[in-house]
Formats: sequence, C-alpha cells, structure tokens
Amino acid sequence: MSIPRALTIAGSAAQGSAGIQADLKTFQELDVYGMCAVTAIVANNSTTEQGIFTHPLQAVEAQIHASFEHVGPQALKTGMLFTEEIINSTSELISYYGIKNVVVDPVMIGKMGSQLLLDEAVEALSKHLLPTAAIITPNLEEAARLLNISTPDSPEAMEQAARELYHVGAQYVLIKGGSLQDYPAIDILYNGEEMTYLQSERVATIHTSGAGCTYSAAITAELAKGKSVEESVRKAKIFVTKAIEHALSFNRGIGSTNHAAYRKYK
Ligand code: PXL
Repeated sequence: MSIPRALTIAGSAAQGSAGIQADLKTFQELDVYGMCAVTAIVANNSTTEQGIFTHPLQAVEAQIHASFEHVGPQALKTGMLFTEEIINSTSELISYYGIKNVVVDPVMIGKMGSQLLLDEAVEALSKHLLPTAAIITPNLEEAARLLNISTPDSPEAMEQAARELYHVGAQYVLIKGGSLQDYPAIDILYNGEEMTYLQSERVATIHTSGAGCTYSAAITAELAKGKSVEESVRKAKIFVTKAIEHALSFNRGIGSTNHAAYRKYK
C-alpha cells in the first residue's frame, strides 16, 4: 500500500506540544507517514527548565540519510536546527537528495522562551537554507530577525517583509500574524507576484504551544500528497485554527495546540 511520506528535521519537545512531537502527530492526523531526524532535545516548558541537549552533527546526518535511503520522503520540513553546522549540513543534504517540497520553519525562540537557534546561526539560515525552501513560514519576530528590521506591526509592514524575504530566496513566503494583537489572525502568502491573505478569527487562549510547528507540518503533509503550495497552506490554516480553537490546557502553564482537533471537530 502506498502512502504519502514526510520527514521532519527538528528538535524533540519533551512536553509533547511542539517540535517533532507536533510534526509527527500532525502528519498522522493528515494520513501521511511521518519520519524524523532529531537535532536536539528540549526539556524546557513553561513551568520548568530542565535544559537543551544537542546531538552530534553525525547523528543528525545519519538520520536524514536513513530516511531518504529507506522510505524516501516526498516532502520535508525543518524546525529547530540550533547550530550553524546543522543548518549547513541540512542545506547540503537537501540539495544532494534533490527534494523540492521543502518547508523551512525558521524556529528561533520557543513559546516557553527557550532559545532554539543560536545567534550566530541566523545568517547561515538566510544564506544556505532559505534558498532551498519551497516555502518559509516565519512569525513576525522571526521575519524581523531574518531581515534585521523592527517587528512588523501592521498588515502593510507584513507585506513589505514578505517582499524582502522573497528576495532572500524562498519561492513562497508565509508571514504569520498571530502575534499582531489588534487584528484577526492574518497570515500573508507571497510568491513574488501575488499577496494572498489568509484570515481567521483570533481565538482567546494562551494555550498555543506548538501552533507554528503544527502549521508548517500540515503544509508539509499536504505537499507530500502532491498538493500545490497554495492549496497546502489553505488546508494547513484550517488545521491549525481548529488546533488552537480546541487547545488543551493542563494543570498549569501554557497548554498545547490540539493536534487531533481537525479530525474530531470538523
Ligand atoms: O514552538 C517551537 C518549538 C520548536 N521545536 C522545539 C520546541 C519548540 C518550543 O518549545 O521545543 C523542539
């Protein structure tokens, strides 16, 4: 039996809401066979800081080879890559295997405040990884950091940032306006020609850990099925909105996006 297959190259988020955990749950919910290459282990959450533990570069590369040499993904996403050497190696392996459906989520700071990308690695992300991307999915803070500008504070400023990021090299730029407080949840997709607005109502919840990972994983899953970037983003926006609407709160701290909500509350 044949099934679409996707790979995530990202960190492990021990609390289960974000990182590879969010990615694999999302792939599964969208009927896509999920694989992972773990870059680092994050044992922090909003109530405890147990630390971030990195893997040797060789371990990351070995996992990527194992995924391609055996099952073979039709799409991949990158999340937390942490170091310049992991970024450079991932970029090289993307070119080596010639995969085109590449979603780059330029993860920098976790909802819980953990630093997930070292400062000295930001340039490598722009220079080496971004040009391999079919789509890059920054939030406002990440877009600002990548472009060295102040954080976009309006849809017009988001459009401007999308244009500039497009020129850095991705084929599509999706700027996520979830943190633009006085607006609905507006995301802007740009492909060098058209600005497409995707809008949903703002959901009043603090339990949004994993939203960015879930969104980019859903895009990746749809690309693995052969959908276009625009179709994939539209479906992913619905998927992540459901996940936020039905967010899970636990005993304390920031809870999780609900990766099963799209299936359960359609
Ligand atoms: O939400 C971003 C994110 C991505 N990847 C890992 C994380 C987090 C947030 O905690 O832990 C591994």
